[in-house]
Amino acid sequence: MASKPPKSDPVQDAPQVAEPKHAAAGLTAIGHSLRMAQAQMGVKRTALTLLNVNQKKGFDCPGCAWPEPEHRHTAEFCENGAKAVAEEATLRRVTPAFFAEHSVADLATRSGYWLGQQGRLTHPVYLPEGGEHYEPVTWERAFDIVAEEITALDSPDEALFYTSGRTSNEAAFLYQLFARELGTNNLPDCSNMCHESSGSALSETIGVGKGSVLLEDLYKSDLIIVAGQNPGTNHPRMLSALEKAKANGAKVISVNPLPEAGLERFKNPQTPKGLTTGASLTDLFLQIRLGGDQALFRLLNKLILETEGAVDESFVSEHTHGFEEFAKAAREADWDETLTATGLSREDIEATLRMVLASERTIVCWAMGLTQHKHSVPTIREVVNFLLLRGNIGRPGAGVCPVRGHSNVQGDRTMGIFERPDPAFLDAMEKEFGFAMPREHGYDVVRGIRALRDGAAKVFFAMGGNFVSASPDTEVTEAAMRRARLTVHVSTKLNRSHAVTGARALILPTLGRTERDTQAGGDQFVTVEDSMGMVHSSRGRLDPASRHLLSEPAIVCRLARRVLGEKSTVPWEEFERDYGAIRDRIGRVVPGFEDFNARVAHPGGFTLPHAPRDERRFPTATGKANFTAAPVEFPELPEGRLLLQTLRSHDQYNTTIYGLDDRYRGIKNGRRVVLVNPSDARDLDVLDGSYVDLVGEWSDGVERRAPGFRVVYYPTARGCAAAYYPETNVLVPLDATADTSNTPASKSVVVRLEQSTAG
Ligand SMILES: Nc1nc2c(c(=O)[nH]1)N[C@H]1C(S)=C(S)[C@@H](COP(=O)(O)OP(=O)(O)OC[C@H]3O[C@@H](n4cnc5c(=O)[nH]c(N)nc54)[C@H](O)[C@@H]3O)O[C@H]1N2
Ligand SMILES: Nc1nc2c(c(=O)[nH]1)N[C@H]1C(S)=C(S)[C@@H](COP(=O)(O)OP(=O)(O)OC[C@H]3O[C@@H](n4cnc5c(=O)[nH]c(N)nc54)[C@H](O)[C@@H]3O)O[C@H]1N2
Ligand SMILES: [Mo]
Repeated sequence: MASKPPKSDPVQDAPQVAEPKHAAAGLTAIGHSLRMAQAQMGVKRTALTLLNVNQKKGFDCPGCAWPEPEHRHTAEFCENGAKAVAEEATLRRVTPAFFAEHSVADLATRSGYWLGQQGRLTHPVYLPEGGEHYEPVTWERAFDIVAEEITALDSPDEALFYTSGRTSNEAAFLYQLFARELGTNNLPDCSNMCHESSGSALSETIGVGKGSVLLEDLYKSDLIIVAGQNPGTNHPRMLSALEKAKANGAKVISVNPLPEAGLERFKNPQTPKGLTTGASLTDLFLQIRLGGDQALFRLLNKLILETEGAVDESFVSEHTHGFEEFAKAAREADWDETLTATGLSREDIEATLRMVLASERTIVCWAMGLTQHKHSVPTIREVVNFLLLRGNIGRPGAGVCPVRGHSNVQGDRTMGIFERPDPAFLDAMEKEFGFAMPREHGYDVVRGIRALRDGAAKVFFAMGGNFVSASPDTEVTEAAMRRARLTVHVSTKLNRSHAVTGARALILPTLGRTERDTQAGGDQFVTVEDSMGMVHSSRGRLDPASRHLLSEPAIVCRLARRVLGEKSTVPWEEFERDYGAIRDRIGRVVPGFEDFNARVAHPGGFTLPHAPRDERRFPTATGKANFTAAPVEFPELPEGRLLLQTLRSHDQYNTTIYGLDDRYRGIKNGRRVVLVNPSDARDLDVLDGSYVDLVGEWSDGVERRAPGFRVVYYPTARGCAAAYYPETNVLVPLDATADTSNTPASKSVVVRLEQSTAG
């Protein structure tokens, strides 16, 4: 039997703290995930769904974008994948009766955890202007309402079309087609808050905004540097790949302000041996200060340059551009400055250098620890410099590996979900569909919030996600949303964005990955692209959560027909009927997808081409891989302050909170905790177990406060603190973003701790 959702809220946040764990996964993890899954789905459904995750004929795990290995285990999922599936396949339901009982004002007082625990949305619902409750609405009326508001706009650029990264390739392609036929490039997406810095840095330097390694490359590598990433929690299946790489002789360096359990030790739940032993994955742990990575890689580059024979001269002369200017800047790297920026010792860096020089094939993997700083783009460019120096791009076992988050975030971008589309993509779209595409750049997330705030955007439409909670500067974002004429969310589950609405609001419930998708043309499947450019199909088997749900592609098709009417030249009905017809068009528009339907029919799918990886061809402006030479930056920390990173606990998926524990970090039953180095805490005179307010300090002088956090003494790097997102998004200023990529700098927020008034 599945259990009922929690009745009371706010959920008691009473953190208990124990010693952090040194090992990740293993039997405990499986037991833990099964318990969570059974509470949501019951025993039988748990078995049925979990056996289908990531199997060749099953559905793609909505957990993360890590690729599936060629030889799959019967249970090719991890603890967090199981939680993500349980969250979607839950038997709990949010029906019209629920909305009759709970007003929008009531929902706005609830925690994200409570909202998510209520279950799957079953009916389209509408909040009329001045209304207090959502009420059931027909799909026809819902589309009429969107059409009314869009038609009333002075320009299509007053509408925003947000995407979260779970949307399939098919739905994403249709969605951008609709926005562009309407006449706007306003397609902000979660990538803007996530790996945008990686895309910006990589397109400029290697000519392709995606990673250059395949799973096989990890297995062939000599050295894997994992910087700014917590795979034990966020990409658990990556640990199996690291384990295999190590068995083949690879070394692993982890660069992180926190000692993360998965990287210390890992017990592979899929091998009997792993259950008991648990090997240490990390050979060298560099406990770096937040934002110190650019300085670290710059100094390593200087040291490589100074080592006889260490530079791959022939690669550099044949394939790269800008070496001289870069080398000049790198030679100026300063030891003292680097030690200050990184908090590392000379010995740490010398040990790293020895491992780097001993490696013929090096990979650097990274995630949010590198992308969410003001200087993230130059940081990632410095990583590219580092790899280029020794010819580590376009060689087996070597390369750049940005590890993506959402399971199809990379595919959505490939399908054209981008506010600054490539002109070549628009040309191909025009050729295929026969009408002019808008060319002016649209709004990204941060610019979109400003547009709503300033009244320049009036309609907000979201294909999935939880915009209000995921975005920075919660108060500013919420006020901006409330100014909209209409907010629309295509969602599977309830979240805070449904409670912070424009004058009118709609919730459009949709199918999840695990569910059968039947259209007039029969049962459909969709496709996704993982973090390594592998495209494959995903087919759900469960009965839909309610018979009133529409699939995402169907929603876009019906919406487009209603909004664009006779004017549209796109065969929306045909697309809704048969997703194969959508794939035919994708095949003609998007490079690498030729013959899409035939190739995706292959079990396991196919790999997209990647010029730098496949042929050492770099499609940049110079036609070569570009070295770059930006000044070294690192966050400044005023006296008596801490640098706060906002990160994920073990029991959450972004803004979806599965539970209140962060098991590997030893925290239970609460999320309002701030991890502080004991020496810093003593200097600041705060005691372990005491309660503080986190007060943000930013150049605009506005006071941003997150009240009532329990102090936890934790072995993080000096001067650095950590607390969970989204509770701390209130502290991230809207204007504090990364240069070039405009990604909110949510990993380096200057805060002071004040004795809590909230206690
Ligand atoms: N279970 C689960 N899985 C997920 C998600 C989830 O919420 N839950 N989210 C998905 C998504 S969308 C994403 S983008 C990924 C996120 O995956 P991660 O990037 O692993 O997520 P974060 O929790 O933000 O962790 C950031 C890590 O970087 C470190 N770090 C922070 N700042 C710095 C720095 O300046 N330098 C260095 N070297 N390290 C730093 C932190 O200590 C932490 O280990 O995970 C995806 N998978
Ligand atoms: N401070 C701070 N802020 C951050 C981050 C951080 O590290 N620190 N990380 C950033 C990152 S990396 C990301 S990716 C963003 C995440 O931003 P989002 O992607 O917007 O947020 P999620 O929490 O993943 O969205 C969860 C919601 O998606 C809906 N959903 C789930 N599955 C489906 C589906 O199949 N279809 C549809 N239509 N809806 C579905 C459910 O209603 C659920 O409530 O947050 C960013 N914000
Ligand atoms: Mo992400």
